[in-house]
Parts: sequence; structure tokens; C-alpha cells
Amino acid sequence: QAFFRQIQRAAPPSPTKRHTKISVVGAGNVGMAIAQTILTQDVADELVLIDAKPEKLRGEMLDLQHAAAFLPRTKIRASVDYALTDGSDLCIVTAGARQIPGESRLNLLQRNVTLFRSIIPPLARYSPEAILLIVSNPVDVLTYVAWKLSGFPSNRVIGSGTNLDSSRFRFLIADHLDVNAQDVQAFIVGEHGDSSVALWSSISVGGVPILSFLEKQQIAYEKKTLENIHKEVIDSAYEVISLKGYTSWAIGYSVANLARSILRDQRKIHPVSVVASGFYGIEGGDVFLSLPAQLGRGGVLGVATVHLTDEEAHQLRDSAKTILEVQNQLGI
Ligand code: 6V0
Repeated sequence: QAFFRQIQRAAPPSPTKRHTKISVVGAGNVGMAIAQTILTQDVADELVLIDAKPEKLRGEMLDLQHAAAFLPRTKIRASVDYALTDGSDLCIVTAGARQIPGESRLNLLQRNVTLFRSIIPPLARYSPEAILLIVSNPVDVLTYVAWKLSGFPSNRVIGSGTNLDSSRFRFLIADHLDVNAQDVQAFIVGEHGDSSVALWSSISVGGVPILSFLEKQQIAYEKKTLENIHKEVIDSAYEVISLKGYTSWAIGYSVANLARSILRDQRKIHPVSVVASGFYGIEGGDVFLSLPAQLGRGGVLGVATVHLTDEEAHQLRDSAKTILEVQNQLGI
């Protein structure tokens, strides 16, 4: 006898009810931090983990499943077979060779392009309507590689980009001013990592533009302090990697936050890697760089046209040029 019995005159479940499915490829430190944060956010009905190592994968799956009593209900499955990702709404790719201490993100590229050739085509085949969210480094170039290998329209291929750099920036500004980081509006755009660009004019705290505030207070050398904060942002990934071997918690929260904006159609603005060609004089080919983009159920809904100083626009074009030179050597 069944544990539950149908009540009288009940109708079958509506076939139009949306079932939200997220697949995470790469069950390493970053993939698992993303997976566990997504579970706490209640954004998915089903979470699929894919990795090349079956034992580790099964261990991670069981460990997460055992937390079911404390979490919103999400079906968690795992496999080395991409067939399990069938019909995903969002595919998050974190698989990759790990950045070793001191290694530049660009050095990782060639190793990861080879991996992507075995990851992106099956993802695209099993989930032709999905949004691809790329996290593996170097994220801007690999987002371009994923776009090319998937054949998806550009609004459905997004790199996590400088979303993480911007949250580090907001934390450091908040720490410096002793305020809540959620009250700090600040964007880092451009390349994720070494050549990122801080948008000084956009920084505000509780709606108060910070540079003009500091000028009025005649705090002359604060601009220098802010520049040091940006330098600290750039160094921070290297510092965490040299201390604990990898980064995980902040990227986990950052990507889960993007997943929520996309799947819950939040239409929030995030600095993420999108096709930047045509913006701020960027030309010469297709290139992905982070710009403040509005995200929703359709992926990238638009890019906010923020004011950049000549120097900032110049820095962006320089990053685009460097990335294009690298991309041209990939033969994709
Ligand atoms: P990790 O812990 O080594 O995990 C990588 C995982 O990928 C491992 O579990 C591997 O088994 C798996 N893997 C390797 N090849 C395949 C394959 N062909 N198919 C499926 N799975 C595979 O690395 P970690 O999780 O620390 O980092 C993953 C990636 O994220 C790296 O490229 C990092 O550089 C990148 N990060 C990107 C960040 C960003 O802001 N964009 C931030 C942090 C890390």
C-alpha cells in the first residue's frame, strides 16, 4: 500500500509547471562551492554534477545529499555521462586545470581549451536552450571558446568575469569605510584578473558618490588609497591561492548569485563577461570582457552604458587587443 493516497477528484500535475535544472561541470573546489551555495538559494529543482573522476563525484554527491534535511528540496544527481545534463536551464562550467601558485591565468589557457572541446559540444547537444555560464580560467577567453564551440547566440553565453573582482572591491571599500559591503556600489570591468579596470566614478556608498564626497571633505590622498584597494583586489586571488591552494567560497557565492539573477529573472546588473565588441571602441574581432550587464531568464538582456574616462576606455581596448591576440593563436 502506498504511503500517500490520492484525494478524491484530484487532477494530475500541470504539464506546464517549470522544472528548473542546473548542471555544474567540474566537481572540484570551485564547482562544489558553487553547488553547495546554489542549494542554499532555492533556485533549482534539480542539480546535476559532472566530473571526470567517478569516485570523487559520487562522494561529493552523497555528501551533499546527506544535507537534504537542512536545505530546500533539490534533486541532486551526478555522473561522468553528459546525458544526465539533458534539458538543463543553466550549465555552469568550472572544469579545468588548477592555477598553480604564481601561474598567470593566460598560461592555463591551452590546457583548458583542450578540455573544453570535450565538454562544451555535449552540453550544447543535450541542452540546446540552456544558458552557459563559464567560470574556468582564463575566463574571458574560455567564454569566447565556449561560445564558438556551442554555436549558441551570444546572449546565452556568459563568463563569471569580474563579478568576483567587484565583490572583493566592494568588501575592501566597505572594510576601509567601516560600512556594509551591500551598501557599496562599485564596479570592476574588463579582463578578470591582472588588467581589470576599476570604474571610479561609479563608486557610491548608500547612494552617495564617493569621489565627490571625499573631495568635499578635502581628503586629498584618499584617491591613492582607493587605487591601492584596486591593486589589492588584483593581488587577492594570488594571495588566497598561495595561502590555501585555491579559491572557493567567494567564487561560490558570486556564481550562485548570478544563477539566481538568471533563473529567477531578477534583471539585476552584474559585471560579467559578455561580447564586448562594439562597446567603448572595442573592435578587431569578437572578444568577451566584463561590462555591467543586465541578467535575466533570457541570459544577457543588455549592457549598461556607463561613462568611462578616456583612460579607462583605453585600458579596456588594450585588454581586448591582448585577448584577441591570444584568441587568434587558438585556431578556433
Ligand atoms: P580543481 O579543484 O582542480 O577542480 C577541477 C575539476 O575539474 C576536478 O574535479 C577535475 O576532475 C575536473 N575535470 C577535469 N577535466 C574534466 C573534464 N574533462 N570533464 C569534467 N571534469 C573535469 O580546480 P578548482 O575547482 O580550484 O578551479 C576550477 C577552475 O575555476 C580553474 O580553471 C580556476 O582557475 C577557475 N576559477 C575561476 C574563478 C573566476 O573568478 N572565474 C575563480 C576561482 C577559480
